[in-house]
Amino acid sequence: MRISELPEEELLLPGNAACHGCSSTLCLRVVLKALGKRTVLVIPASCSSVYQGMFPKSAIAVPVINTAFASAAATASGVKAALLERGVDADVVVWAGDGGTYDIGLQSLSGAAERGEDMIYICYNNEMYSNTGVQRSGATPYGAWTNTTLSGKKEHRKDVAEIMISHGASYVATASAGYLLDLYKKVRRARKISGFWYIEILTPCPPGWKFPMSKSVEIAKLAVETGMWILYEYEEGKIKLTGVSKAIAEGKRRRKRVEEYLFSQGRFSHFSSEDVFEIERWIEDRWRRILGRNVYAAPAEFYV
Ligand SMILES: Cc1ncc(C[n+]2csc(CCOP(=O)(O)OP(=O)(O)O)c2C)c(N)n1
Ligand code: SF4
Repeated sequence: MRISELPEEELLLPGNAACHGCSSTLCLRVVLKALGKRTVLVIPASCSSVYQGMFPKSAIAVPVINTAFASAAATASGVKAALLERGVDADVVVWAGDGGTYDIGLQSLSGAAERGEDMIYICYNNEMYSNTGVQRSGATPYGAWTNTTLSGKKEHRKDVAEIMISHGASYVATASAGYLLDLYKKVRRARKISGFWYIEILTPCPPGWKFPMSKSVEIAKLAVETGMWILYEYEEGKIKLTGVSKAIAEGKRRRKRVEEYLFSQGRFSHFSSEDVFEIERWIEDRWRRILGRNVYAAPAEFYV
């Protein structure tokens, strides 16, 4: 399949209030093409609730419910139950930032996953609270500058996709704004089967990560090519790597040096060689953990 073969109908309209180069709008555009019109979006406080537009106008051409930060997954559970009661067959999809997923909405997300609610929860992860001027979140990587971590974050990020796997979610997948067809296919799969589906997309944010707005897709690709972000699908107890991550694990492609990714962004410009080493250590540790669950064997040279 080619990108030119995606459905032509646009459900995220142009002229919205997102920054130029915002990769979360690029992804939402593709996600809505995969979902189609019979979709209800639930959006907690975030950049999305801003670029969605002000009532009575909306940049999103499907019904949207704006919800309090903490309660997106609970709201989606209620909406799905109400639609079923009325005999309406529609997909209920949460579209939430990492602040609304990793931190403030984690309890309602956990509840919905544990109950096995029939919904797709999508976290667009720009690794910070962007809308309120770049504060750290639980998804911010080690060492990154934000306005609340001026000399760099001291902790590594947590991993909500793994937390969802531990909840017994029907399907968990990761995606990147650099690989839109991979994202499209994952959302199409999630749409076809009922159950609780969690998809997390890495969506670089030019003003927050401090890079030129023309570089969003390139940086989203570099994250995968350097191993900072791993593309996979989890289903029935198995992880299946996809795209470039699969090629790296199978030894068909060499992982790029992580410096290429880090120094493309101002938020890491203060990094010392020790900081780079710490990120390298974290990447290797994370790949070991993921591959430990995986059907593919990592080539030995990956770790040298
Ligand atoms: C309970 C609560 N606390 C704080 C806010 C202020 N607030 C609105 S949007 C936002 C940032 C959201 O961050 P994230 O979920 O990562 O989405 P992004 O802005 O990055 O798109 C914050 C802190 C709020 N609306 N409600
Ligand atoms: S601040 Fe970042 S996430 Fe928010 S609209 Fe701008 S580019 Fe997109």
